[in-house]
Amino acid sequence: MTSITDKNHTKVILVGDGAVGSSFAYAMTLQGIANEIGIVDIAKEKTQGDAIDIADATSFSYPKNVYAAEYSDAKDADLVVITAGAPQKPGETRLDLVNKNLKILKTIVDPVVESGFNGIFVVAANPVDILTYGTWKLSGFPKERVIGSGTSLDTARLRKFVGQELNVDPRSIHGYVLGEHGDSEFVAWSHLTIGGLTMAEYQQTHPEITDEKLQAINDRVVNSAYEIINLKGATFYGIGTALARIAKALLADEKTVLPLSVYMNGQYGVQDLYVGSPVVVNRNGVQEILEVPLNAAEQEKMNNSAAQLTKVAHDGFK
Ligand code: 6V0
Repeated sequence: MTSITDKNHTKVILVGDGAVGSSFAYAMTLQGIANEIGIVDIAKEKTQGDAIDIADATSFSYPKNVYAAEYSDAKDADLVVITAGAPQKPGETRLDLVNKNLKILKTIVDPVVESGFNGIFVVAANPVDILTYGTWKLSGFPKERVIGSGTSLDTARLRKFVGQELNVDPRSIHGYVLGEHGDSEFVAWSHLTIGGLTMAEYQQTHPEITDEKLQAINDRVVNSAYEIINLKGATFYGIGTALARIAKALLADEKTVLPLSVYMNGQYGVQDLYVGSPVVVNRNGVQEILEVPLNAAEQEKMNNSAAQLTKVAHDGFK
């Protein structure tokens, strides 16, 4: 594969121009990430309209070619980002979406691969861990070049809530939501740090930060999507920005640690499954999975998350 940074011109093909996809394209445009964004969707007029509308913003941000694309345009793309699929309706879990979105996925991955695409797949459509596994299976790509957005949004929410509770900049909170991007995800509190202090150390001098407050933060993170969907019908700005962050890290060969859905081959005791964990990403995709040493209670939650996902993933792809 030609490495992304071997060339100055970076190209992203976005498949799925709905609320999430268009927010991602807009975030990429405002932040000057990638020189070229081609947008593919079955709703062709919408992609044409969005391309023109988003291109208008380039006069105020960074020069960029934004256009309605075809699958054949993926041939020389660095990334294909998949946000196509039915979103959750109020009351629906992410796992409920699996059959609908697996069918859609096949109609996307096949023509992308046929185009000669030789870059990195980034999947955000839900249930993201299952659909990333599906993209890996359908594409035949190396596991390092098929990545899901995983718990990146959930981790952003965690840092926001902890930052608010502690009155500390979220960028100084280092910690992760692990497992399924969904109801069985969990916060690895034993490894969350505030300026280098573990949460347990921080609590010693801040007794007002009780374990009950931490549990409430955990619950709010897990339920954030439901909270937003009940209020406005969908969530898209947070994930759109998280996806732009992932794209930037890949395109710029940052070697940044991000919590993404990646193929597990024994890490955390999980086999043959895509699950969220911190990973180092570079221009070729996943450089390394950082396996967080979990305490017994956290490991139990990871086992539960993997058990939820295994049946769905393996039934869908055997
Ligand atoms: P949306 O606004 O309904 O957009 C979906 C888009 O997909 C529409 O424009 C459709 O036309 C398009 N589409 C459907 N079928 C096809 C197809 N066969 N080929 C090409 N395009 C197609 O949904 P929204 O943008 O809100 O959500 C998209 C997906 O992202 C859903 O699966 C959500 O559940 C998921 N999200 C993932 C998040 C994450 O953290 N990973 C967060 C929020 C939403």
